[in-house]
Amino acid sequence: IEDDIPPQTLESRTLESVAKYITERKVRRIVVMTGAGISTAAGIPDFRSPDTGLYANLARLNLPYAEAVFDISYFRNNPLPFYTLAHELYPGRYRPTVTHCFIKLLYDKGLLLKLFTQNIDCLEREAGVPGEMIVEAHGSFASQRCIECKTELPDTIMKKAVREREVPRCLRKTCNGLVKPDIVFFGEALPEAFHRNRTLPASADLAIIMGTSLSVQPFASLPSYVREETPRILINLERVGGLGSRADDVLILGECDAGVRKLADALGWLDELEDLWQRT
Ligand code: CNA
Repeated sequence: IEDDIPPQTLESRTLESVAKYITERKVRRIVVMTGAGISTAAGIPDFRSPDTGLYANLARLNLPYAEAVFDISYFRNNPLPFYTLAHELYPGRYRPTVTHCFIKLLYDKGLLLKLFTQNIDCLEREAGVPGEMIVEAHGSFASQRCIECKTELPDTIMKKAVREREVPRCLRKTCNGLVKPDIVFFGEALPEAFHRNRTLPASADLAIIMGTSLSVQPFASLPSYVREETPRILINLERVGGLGSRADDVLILGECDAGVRKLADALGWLDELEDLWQRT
């Protein structure tokens, strides 16, 4: 029913109209919000897809419940399941997708205001999006520290531990606490950068939301900060987070890579995008 609401800002609720809007209105402030679904094509499973998602495949780790793998109190008692997963997800094993490259293209063209990602795989950085353009809302594998005394552990030691399936410990002999990558576990605070930037979507002239179930707060509220008259595009396998309810929401249901290719095509950027992806 909501699809029938007449658009206010766009001519129609289609990608072609979005492309026209970007070109004719000289859109320069695009916020992108992403989740695990932009990395599944790279071979990294998401959490919640039935059958293929991580939560559906954690049985072999003998967890009391799937989310325990990212639960800080569970980790204190048993860090092994997390490190089993870390071994699989660790950066360096995967290549950025067409969708990551599309975000880089937005940056290259000076159109990216900010990328908010829930992902911890660092593929945005690997695609060449500069760190200062990214809010890693749930942290990342880029650094790590002792959960007791907070002393950082050098990358080389961390990488070796993950490679050799060992649980890294604090180097301070008097401490010997468990070391954890700076990814946000359930029960932990989000990085300061998230709070500092969380109202930024209110100053965007376009929002693109891709590959997320929008089921984790406070990230899930970000699209609601986008102004009512600002178009929001959802590119996702399923409809999520009430997107589609506003007059200028555009729903592109399907694979992220296919969706961004369609948008790039409508903008006349498809060759550039494919070329960038080939070189990444
Ligand atoms: P999620 O809850 O698993 O949701 C993923 C969403 O993406 C679902 O709506 C899927 O339907 C959709 N989806 C999956 N594949 C595709 C695809 N190819 N094209 C389009 N849509 C697709 O994941 P969220 O990110 O929403 O949940 C937040 C968690 C997941 C964050 O805390 C992340 O740290 C965590 N996570 C991150 C990674 C990663 O870094 N790559 C992997 C797995 C989980």
